[in-house]
Amino acid sequence: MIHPDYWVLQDEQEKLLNRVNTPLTQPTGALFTRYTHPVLTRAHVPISWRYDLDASRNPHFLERLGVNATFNPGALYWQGMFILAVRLEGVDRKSVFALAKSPNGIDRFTFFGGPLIWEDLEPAETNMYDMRLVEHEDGFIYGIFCSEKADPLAAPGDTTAALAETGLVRTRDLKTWERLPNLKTNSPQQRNVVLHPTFIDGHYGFYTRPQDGFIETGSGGGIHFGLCQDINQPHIEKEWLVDGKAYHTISEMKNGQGPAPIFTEAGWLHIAHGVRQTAAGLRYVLYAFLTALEEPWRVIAKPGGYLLAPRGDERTGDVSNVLFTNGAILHEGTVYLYYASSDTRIHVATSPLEQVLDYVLHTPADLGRSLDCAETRRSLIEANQRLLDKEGRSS
Ligand code: BGC
Ligand code: BMA
Repeated sequence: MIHPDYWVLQDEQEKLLNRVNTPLTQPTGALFTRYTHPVLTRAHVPISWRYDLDASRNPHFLERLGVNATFNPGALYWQGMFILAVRLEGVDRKSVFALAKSPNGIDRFTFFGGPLIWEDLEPAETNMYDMRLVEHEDGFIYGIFCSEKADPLAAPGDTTAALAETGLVRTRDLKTWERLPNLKTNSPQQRNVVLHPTFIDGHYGFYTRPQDGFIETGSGGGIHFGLCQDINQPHIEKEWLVDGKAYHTISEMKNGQGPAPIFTEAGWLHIAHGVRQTAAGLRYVLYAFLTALEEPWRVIAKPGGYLLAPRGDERTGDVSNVLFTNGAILHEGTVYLYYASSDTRIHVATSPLEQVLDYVLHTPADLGRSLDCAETRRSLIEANQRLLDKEGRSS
C-alpha cells in the first residue's frame, strides 16, 4: 500500500513544478535577465526517485535515496522542448545524469526517464559529472562529461588523489545511450572537454583543458583545441591554445569551455568559466568570447572581465562563490544560459543574441594593467564629458 504521506509530498511538489518564474527587475542596461527562482533544485527530483513508497517497507516515509543537489546541466533544444542533462548528486556524493524538460525554458522543468545508464566500459570510473549535450552534424547527440577515478599511482594512504578524463556517450533519441571509449590526449588529465558541433575538414573538433594535476592545471591549462579522426576510438594527438589563463585576470588559476559554442553570423559565441584563488577559496565566474567561423580556435573578440558572477543567494552553497555553466540554448534569437550557483541549484538567464554580440564585440578588452585600465576609463569619461557639454542638461 502506498504510504499516505506520498500524496502530501506529491501535492507540494506539483505546486513547485507549476510555479511561474518571473524575470527579476534588472538594473538598466543589464546584459542578462535573471529570474526569481532557480529552474531546478533537489526538491524538483521526483518523489519516487527518492522514497520507497510502500508503507510496509517504509513506515516512517523516510527518504531512502537522498539527493544533495542538482547542478551543472548540459542543454539542448530538441523536438520543441528545452532539455537539460542535469548533474544529480546523491547524498553519497555520487553524481548521475538525469534529463529534465520544459516547454519554455524558464519554468515547469520536470525530470523524466530516470537516471541515464549505459554499458559499463570504464569499470575504474567512480564519478561522472558536468555533461555537455551537443547535437553534432553527424546526426548524433553527444554527451561529453568528466569521468573521474582514484589515481592508481596515489601515494599509500592518499585517498583523495584523483584522475579526470573525458567520457563520451551518444544517442539519437535521448533514450538509448551508447558509451564510447574515453578520449585519449597527451595530457595527464582533462576536464571541461567539449565537442565542436560541426566537422573541421572531416574531423571532429574538441575544446580541451589539459591539466597536470586534478585541481591545478599547472603547465597545461587554458582552453585548447584539437582534432580527432575517429570518434569510435577518440584520440587527439595535438592540442593548441585557444584562450589561456593569465596573471591577475578572472582566469588567473584556470578556465574552461562552458557549453559548445553557439553559431552566429559574427563568429562562434563561447561562454566559459574563469577561476581565481582567493583567501576564501576559489571564485568561479562566467565570461564570453568569439572565435572565427572557419577557425573556431582563433579568438576574434574577447571583452574584459566577467559576464556573470555570483550574486545574492547564488553566492552560497556546497561550494560557495561559484557560477558554472555547461549548457546554453539559442532559440528564436534569445540566448538561454543555464548556469548553476555554488554547486547547488540551476538557474536560467536570458538575453537577446544581438545584445550578447554587441557586448562581445564592443566591450573593451582587459589591458592587463591597472594604469592602462585607468586610461581606458578616462577616455570613456572624457568622450562622455564632451557629449554632456554639448547636449547635457544644465543643473
Ligand atoms: C567534483 C567536481 C569538482 C572537481 C574539482 C570533483 O571531485 O565532483 O565538482 O569540479 O572535483 O574540484
Ligand atoms: C569544477 C567543475 C565543476 C564545479 C566546480 C566548483 O572544477 O568541473 O564541477 O562546479 O569545480 O566546485
